[in-house]
Amino acid sequence: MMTTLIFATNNDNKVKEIRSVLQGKFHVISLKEAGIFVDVPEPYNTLEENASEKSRVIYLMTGKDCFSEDSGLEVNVLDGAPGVRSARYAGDANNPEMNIEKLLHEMDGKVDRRARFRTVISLRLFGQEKQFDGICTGTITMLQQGSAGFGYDPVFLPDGGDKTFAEMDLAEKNLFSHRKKATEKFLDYIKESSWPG
Ligand code: ITT
Repeated sequence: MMTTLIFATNNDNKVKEIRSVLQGKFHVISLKEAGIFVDVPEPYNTLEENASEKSRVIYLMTGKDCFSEDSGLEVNVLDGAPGVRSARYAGDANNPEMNIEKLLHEMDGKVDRRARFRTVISLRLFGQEKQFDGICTGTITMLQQGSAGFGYDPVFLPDGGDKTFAEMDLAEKNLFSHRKKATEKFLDYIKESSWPG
């Protein structure tokens, strides 16, 4: 029987993306599907601490194996902003349209448009934490292109790609994705530790 893991997130796009990698290996259920309706605060200044907090709270609530992830877009010329505040860049509402508008405004006239997405996964098995990260480098486009995906996808062109994340289907995004890379590390770890043994 496949092991069930609660994915401590309220972001359905993250669930879809991570499920596509863990499919057939783990049964992943979201907070909503687990009947848990909480939005864990993310009070820290690092992805690592916020990821840890989300999985910690859900483990304390349920006592079950779970994982979370915190992610963000880090822009070179903006000293790593929006970074850990990516979801709330233009205000607490987590409005992707407004976040993108603000980003493009901040990037106005900037020649260096290099950026990277970074994901930190916090896995808790029997309450023990292990973290995995994944990075995807790229550039911020001048205009929005495409409507797939979520968040900053319409303005992110991954290095080695010829279209934005929002112009890719999930399989294409997975060829580059920070989230995919972090999830692969998670799978490698599970394989090496032969869990659940
Ligand atoms: P949970 O905390 O419930 O998991 P969230 O959407 O609040 O969901 P984060 O706090 O980790 O998640 O914020 C991540 C934000 O970074 C997300 O809302 C997007 O704006 C951006 N982001 C992360 N990964 C992305 C991706 O693959 N494509 C586009 N934007 C991404």
